[in-house]
Amino acid sequence: MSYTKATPYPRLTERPAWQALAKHYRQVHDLHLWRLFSDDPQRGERLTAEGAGLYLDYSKNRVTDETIKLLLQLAGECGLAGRIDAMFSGQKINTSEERAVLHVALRASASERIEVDGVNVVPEVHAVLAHMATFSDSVRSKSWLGHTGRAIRNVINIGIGGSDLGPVMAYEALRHYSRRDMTFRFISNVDGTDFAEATRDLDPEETLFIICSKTFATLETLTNAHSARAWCLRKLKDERAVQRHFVAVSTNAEGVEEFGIDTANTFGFWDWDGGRYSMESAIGLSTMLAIGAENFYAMLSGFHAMDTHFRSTPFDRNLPVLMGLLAVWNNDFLGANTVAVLPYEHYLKRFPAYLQQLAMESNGKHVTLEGAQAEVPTGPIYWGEPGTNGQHSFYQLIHQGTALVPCDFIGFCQSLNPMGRHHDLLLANLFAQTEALAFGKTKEQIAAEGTPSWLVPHRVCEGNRPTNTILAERLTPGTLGQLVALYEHSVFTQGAIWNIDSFDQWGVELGKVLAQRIIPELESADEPKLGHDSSTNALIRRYRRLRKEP
Ligand code: G6Q
Repeated sequence: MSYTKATPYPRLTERPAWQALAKHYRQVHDLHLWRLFSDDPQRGERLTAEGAGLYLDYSKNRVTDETIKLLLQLAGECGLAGRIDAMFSGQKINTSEERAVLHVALRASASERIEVDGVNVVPEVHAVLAHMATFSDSVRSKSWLGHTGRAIRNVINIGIGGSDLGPVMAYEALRHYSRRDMTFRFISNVDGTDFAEATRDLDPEETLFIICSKTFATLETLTNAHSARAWCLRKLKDERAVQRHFVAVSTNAEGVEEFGIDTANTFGFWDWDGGRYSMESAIGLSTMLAIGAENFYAMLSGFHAMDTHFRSTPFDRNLPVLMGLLAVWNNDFLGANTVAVLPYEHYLKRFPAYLQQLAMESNGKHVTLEGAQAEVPTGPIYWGEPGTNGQHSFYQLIHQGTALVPCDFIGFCQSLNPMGRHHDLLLANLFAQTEALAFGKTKEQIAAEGTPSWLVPHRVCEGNRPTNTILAERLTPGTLGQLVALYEHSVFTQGAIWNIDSFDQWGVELGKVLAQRIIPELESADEPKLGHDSSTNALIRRYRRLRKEP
């Protein structure tokens, strides 16, 4: 594993920086943010970083200058710079799958050269983008017609996991820029309700399905794809219609052909691009159809700007590095194994769900690259909802619960839908929440308001809850790219410190085969002989007894 370039300490907790951080934590663990701010009036401007169009205020984290210094030292000892170089130069850093990890090549400019096994992959990437743009232009300009000569008005993406969450999130995030005379829907779940609700009011003559599956072997996606085919053919009654109403995004050309999709309408990608890192590849075809090729390229430029920032900015001013290191600090020293992502931008309502996969599938790992048990907790649990909605529900626990929940607040200075006072009110809430979480409300303040003494403890907010605030000017395709890349590289940074493989997903692979044994036991006409545990056996028997045949 030459790429690690780490200093030769085999165990994370034996690294000098880790040990210094552990000692430092004992000294600072009861420091309160109000003290840190009152001791340093410039803190809120000092502990910030700006790059690739985003502003990060990390001053409301429970850190001192010494904490940051030691975290940066840890990044050095863990060989983070070498890891970054290894990723960008196409080395096989996904060791358990022996694959390069090159989502950064998906947004590289045409003149760049990034090699995998001696082959420059950038021209292939740009060829697929050009193919997507030609196709998308033809659908959007209504020169691509359905089987009966009608224009396409509805686009349905069928995919799951990485082949769904990115497209849905990007469509919702960039809806402002999307074609309003077209309908975009996303089917992922094998639950027939997902399919039924997505298609119930649509006309197959005007509907295009994009079957998104890297492997073209995923149970949910193939089941939905076959149902889509049957739904189409029920009305169009001609097998040839498949060619006008289905396109595919896959690395499995054979599987696509077998399904009956024209290989000319198949958009490829590569095994060096993992599902959760693929929204800007051909997996983003629905995004391009919605916002147009020009906007899609603008999104790629945003990704690329953050890639360049990550690769070339000194770590003490590097947004993803700082965010990643703070996540390690919060997770492993403060013991906060969770992160709430709180976008104050309604268009980002699916962003937390997208990040759940990105962060948790990447860093939910229990062994190191060498296969040894991880010594410290790895990937925190990501979740969230847009503000201000969450303020009226789960924020209670963040303010006063016993669990420590670090939060990322995301806001934009300009609204895409300016309307009277709305945007000022929205941002006022964002700023107020980070302030309240940091500084809380003391018993003295509450008593001074005339609160009866028995009520005072209930109203106390201790504060000292860590938050990051990410501010950008406006949500554009470019900003979305910057934001996604920021989190991708923050997740990468965390994985590099923990020395884990952030790019495999063996737990998810297991899930893909688990149901296979039970499917025939549910479908067989005869009572099957069950060999599971008594709970699973009883559940299967009960289901067979109570289900209603269609
Ligand atoms: C992503 C995961 C997973 C994958 C889905 C869909 O990193 O591997 O979420 O994207 O299981 O797989 P297919 O695209 O092969 O259908």
